[in-house]
Amino acid sequence: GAARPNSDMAEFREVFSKAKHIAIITGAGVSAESGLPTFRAASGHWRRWKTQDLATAQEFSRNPSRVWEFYHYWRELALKATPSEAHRAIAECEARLSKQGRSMVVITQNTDELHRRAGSKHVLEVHGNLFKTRCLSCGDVDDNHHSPICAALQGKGDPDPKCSDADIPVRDLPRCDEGGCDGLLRPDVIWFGETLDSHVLTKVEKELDACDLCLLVGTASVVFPAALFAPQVASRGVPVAEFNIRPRASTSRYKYHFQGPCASTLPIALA
Ligand code: BJW
Ligand code: ZN
Repeated sequence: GAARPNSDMAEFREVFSKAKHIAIITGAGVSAESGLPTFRAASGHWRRWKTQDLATAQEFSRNPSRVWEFYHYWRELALKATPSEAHRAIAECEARLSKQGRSMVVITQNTDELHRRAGSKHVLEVHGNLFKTRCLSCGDVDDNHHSPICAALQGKGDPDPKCSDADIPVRDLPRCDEGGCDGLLRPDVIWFGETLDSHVLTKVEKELDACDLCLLVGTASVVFPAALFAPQVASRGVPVAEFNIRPRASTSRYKYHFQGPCASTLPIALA
């Protein structure tokens, strides 16, 4: 029969102490306690729109100013945020394990760089990065931490539903500075309908095949293909431990479930 649901921390810690290759899959919940709104909570709106309606290439081509306002808002929030106890527990654990010849990889759906800022070294960002831009003309991908990213976005991006669009002319939105290219830049994130980077996915597959313990932290697990990562590990018989504020789903095939804010549960689990 199926393994019984389990929230026995002592038993999990026993399994954890023997694991050699740990994969941690994270989502927006891990950054919630850094003050970044999650995508599918009531707060997961920006002005009158849901993320699903803004994070698409169609919306960017229709209204690049609105989409840039949205990403400018996110970039500024993420820049001001500090890593939470959850990010820190993960980073400290990786450092500790590496001294013991054990490994940890963070496979994150988040684009906010908070894992890296907490000190995690081995991070795979499957949905891209808010602090990278990609040129629509020449394809150049660049790191970009400017605040604001361009003068026209200064003071824009207010999420209040009563706030109206800034309607910034496209020539004043972020532009490419590669040898006179001047093409329109977009955030180097993965939008709905776009495929994930195949090089990143290949690395993820390798890690999912190699891990002997998997943690699934703060994700609703509704966005594909990332929603399949943990089930893929569980189907090999490898223990998966879910950390989420919501209760365990009755259909879940994961071995452990720890309900509560991950900034409280992870530091205990990974101590
Ligand atoms: C806490 C906590 C605390 C809170 N402690 N826990 C129909 C069926 C199947 C698939 C599709 C379909 N229609 C379309 C698709 C494909 C689509 C998809 O999956 N759609 C679903 C919505 C159905 N996927 C794609 O398009 C992907 N590409 C793809 O599939 O390519 C092939 C293809 C091409 C063309 C057509 C079809 C297929 C790409 C997906 C890209 C997702 N991008 C985003 C935006 C990134 C940029 C940005 O940052 O703005 O990524 S969307 C958004 O969702 C973001 C997130 O990474 C992602 C996941 O969200 P996450 O992390 O799970 O957050 P939440 O808010 O949903 O959940 C938070 C969780 O934390 C909750 O569970 C809380 O309870 C918990 N929590 N506080 C612990 N303190
Ligand atoms: Zn360019």
